[in-house]
Amino acid sequence: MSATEMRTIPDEYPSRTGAGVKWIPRKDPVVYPNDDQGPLTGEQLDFYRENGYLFLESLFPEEDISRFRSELRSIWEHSRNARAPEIIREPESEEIRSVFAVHRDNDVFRGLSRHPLLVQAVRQILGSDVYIHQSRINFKPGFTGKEFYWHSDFETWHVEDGMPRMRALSCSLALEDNYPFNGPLMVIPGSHRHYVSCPGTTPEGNYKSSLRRQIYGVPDHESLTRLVQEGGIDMPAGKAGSLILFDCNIMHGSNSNITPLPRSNVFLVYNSTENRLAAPFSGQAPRPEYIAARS
Ligand code: 6CS
Ligand code: FE
Repeated sequence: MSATEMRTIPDEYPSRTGAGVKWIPRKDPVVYPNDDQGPLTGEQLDFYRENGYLFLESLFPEEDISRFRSELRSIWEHSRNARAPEIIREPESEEIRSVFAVHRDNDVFRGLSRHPLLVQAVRQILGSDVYIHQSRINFKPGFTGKEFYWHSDFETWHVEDGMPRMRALSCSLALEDNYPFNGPLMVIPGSHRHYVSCPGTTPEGNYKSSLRRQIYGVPDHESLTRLVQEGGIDMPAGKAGSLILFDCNIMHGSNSNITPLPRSNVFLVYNSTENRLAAPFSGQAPRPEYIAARS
């Protein structure tokens, strides 16, 4: 679809409009109605609806994980001296931070993105067919791996990619053991029920710096304090092979990693086919396909 053919639709979740910070109650279901049988139990779906995430400890066996990890190493080696827009470096060094579109460019991770267990679990939550909106590996090597500041993914996908509604989720698969001390994902349970609009406006081409360090689309301190007062912070850290499913609007982030123990994860973002991207609500050009799939 060309830029001129992009749908323009009303903005249900305005953010970065230059107006003050506003909390908007979520207008969309968390678990969508669905008759599909799937791997998730009613209890697990209730936990996800209530908290905005679900932790599945040691979901993938060691032989799968060692295959993924050797792929991870070859992507790292290959990306080190390569120049491609999909390779994102750390803000203050040439160290690799993320590699995008691994479901498109790597056979093993393409296979993972189509794994029936993942797809069926995601369909149970989103209540429709799904497709990959974004995929990436986040490398957080020992000693030098840097943090990801607090954010809601949906805020960015809405403003910068034109994702209309909250009907998407991330699967984060741990490829190394996650401990409380090597920079695992932190989530604020219950925060997915509030949309916290962010201050400022989006600079043109923001993604060229935001994937290294996010400055726009970051909530204010007062909102974060209130969210944590209400929900606390959960840190679902476990063995390699553990999976976290989390709602597109849950507030999350992670600390840097000064331990010698690397923490690398593969992220697969699924969106509902009923929630295809429209024109970005920032009014700017859409981000490239390797960050936000439109085709
Ligand atoms: O801009 C994005 O789409 C990415 N940025 C962040 C901080 N999280 C989600 C997503 O991968
Ligand atoms: Fe995120």
